[in-house]
Amino acid sequence: MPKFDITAFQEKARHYREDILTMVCDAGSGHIGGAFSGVEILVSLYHYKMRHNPQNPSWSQRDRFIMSKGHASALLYVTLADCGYFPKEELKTFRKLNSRLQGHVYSGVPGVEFSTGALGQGLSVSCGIALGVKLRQSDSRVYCFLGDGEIQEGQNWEAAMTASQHKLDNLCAILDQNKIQQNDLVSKIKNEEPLADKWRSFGWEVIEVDGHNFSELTAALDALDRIKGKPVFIIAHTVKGKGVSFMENQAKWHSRLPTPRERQAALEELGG
Ligand SMILES: Cc1ncc(C[n+]2csc(CCOP(=O)(O)OP(=O)(O)O)c2C)c(N)n1
Ligand SMILES: [Mg+2]
Repeated sequence: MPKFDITAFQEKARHYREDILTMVCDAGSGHIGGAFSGVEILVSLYHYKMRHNPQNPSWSQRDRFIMSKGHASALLYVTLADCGYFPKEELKTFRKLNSRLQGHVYSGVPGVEFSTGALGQGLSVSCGIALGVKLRQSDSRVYCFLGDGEIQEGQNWEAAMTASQHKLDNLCAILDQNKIQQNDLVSKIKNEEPLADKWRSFGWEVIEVDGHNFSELTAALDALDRIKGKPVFIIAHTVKGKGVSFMENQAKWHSRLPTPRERQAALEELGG
């Protein structure tokens, strides 16, 4: 049975942001903004909803997670280390030569299903896995984590049609809708609205939530158990750079490296 513990979840979220900041700063490069926006989503998946076993990452009955926006690798690595897939100590090797913890999500890391970083591929892969799982009559679920800039890639829309054609009700895509892509607002580069209507018209059930609210996130994840015959698209409204005031909603914090002074200020804010 999943256990909802808001205090524990909030504490995890705080630690995840501290660790992501430290990893990127120590590595000298990385993506903070889009890692921070997805923290509550990954906490809800890995610590509330997903069926997984860090002691046996290839357990056949596991739910699968595909981090399609692979540049937010620090967020996935922090989560996997916290779950016990590999020692936390290894986080210090992030983005270093010969490390498994490459700057973009690498499938050589325990718990990682598929290497990502070339945006736009994760949903197609997720469709294939979801179909395979169904053919084997397993009730495992596949979760795919997408960026809102990322879904401008046409391959997502091919995958969207594939998923509804095959009635992949074991597939859930979660959109980190932080409204910013690499250099600017999504609405300025290529407006995606009305986004919920688009996914509905492609045959998906759509749920919209505040992506930093654990009650809403876990309720949406629980709703998956009741939705049959179609895939589910969760639009999680988030804030890029969430948790550090001067990073929030600023495109430059997509991949900017904090100065030592900014690092200190950010850590103080996160420390509360
Ligand atoms: C195919 C491809 N094109 C371009 C890039 C470079 N790139 C990395 S992150 C990014 C912006 C992604 O924006 P979004 O999906 O909104 O991510 P988030 O805001 O969650 O960080 C781009 C263009 C890439 N990784 N892959
Ligand atoms: Mg974005």
